[in-house]
Amino acid sequence: MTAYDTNNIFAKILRGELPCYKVYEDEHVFAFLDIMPRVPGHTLVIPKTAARNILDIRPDDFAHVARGAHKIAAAAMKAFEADGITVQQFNEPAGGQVVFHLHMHVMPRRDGVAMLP
Ligand code: D5M
Repeated sequence: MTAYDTNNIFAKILRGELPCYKVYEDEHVFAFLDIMPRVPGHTLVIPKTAARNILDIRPDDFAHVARGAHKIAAAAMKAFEADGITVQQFNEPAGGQVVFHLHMHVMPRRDGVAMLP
């Protein structure tokens, strides 16, 4: 597997070198709106630790990301009056990953409303 690249887009967002719409932050994780939302409220949750993906992160650090996604899911249900939530996470190009800093997608869903591809 390729090594973590400290100049990936999300590392730059974490360092404040690129703008984002911040949704949540704590000691371990950072969450912001996806720039290409598949649904309104599409949020990305990332660890503050440098990790390329699930194959490159300690279980305890991944647990922090899961905890963050859990918190954002509950908040997004309320904020977007959603009927459900889709949580997705991609790893390596073969697994659909495009940005190589681990992230979880949290997407509030409405009955009868399809996600954009
Ligand atoms: O997809 C990466 C996701 O990251 C995709 O939904 C677009 C999003 N993205 C890319 N650049 C940005 C910036 N600058 N801000 C916010 N969101 C961004 P994946 O296939 O999960 O790797």
